[in-house]
Amino acid sequence: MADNQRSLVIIKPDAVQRGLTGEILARYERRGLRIVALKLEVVSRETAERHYAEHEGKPFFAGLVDYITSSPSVVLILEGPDAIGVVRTMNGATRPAEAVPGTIRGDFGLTVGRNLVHASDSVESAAREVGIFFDADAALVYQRAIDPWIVEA
Ligand code: DAT
Ligand code: MG
Repeated sequence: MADNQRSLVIIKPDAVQRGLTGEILARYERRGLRIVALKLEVVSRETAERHYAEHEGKPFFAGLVDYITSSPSVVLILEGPDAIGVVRTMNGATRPAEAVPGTIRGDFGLTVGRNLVHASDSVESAAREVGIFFDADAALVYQRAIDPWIVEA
């Protein structure tokens, strides 16, 4: 039985500016993933630097923080069986030029500096990232009537 997991997802400023928020959310929803928290916000520099702490010191770090703080993002938590790997696969390779068609980056992106989406890469990262963006009680626990048609009991 697959592990029920949560992934912290960011629909980045380029995707919001390009009017792709609905398209991207619709893909996650159609896959069967459940949205358990969601907000629109301009990510602060402090939050961006915490979120991307593993990349501090790399040549692209300043540009990455400028990009992610430049305009509103949609930040959400997705839940479902193996959600972390499922969302990473749906997002596609970090470099959109290498992302396969059918993935979000492979359908809408061209360059690594405008790669549309973020998703947690492990259970540990997800817990850390959820804690950066959301209060402890922000994720809602609820069932959808369709859930038994997506995940067997
Ligand atoms: P991912 O977002 O697929 O988890 P990552 O964690 O390695 O990728 O990097 C975080 C973000 O940093 C990535 O979405 C885009 C940016 N980035 C990574 N490598 C880069 C590079 N070589 N040049 C410019 N930006 C880069
Ligand atoms: Mg990453």
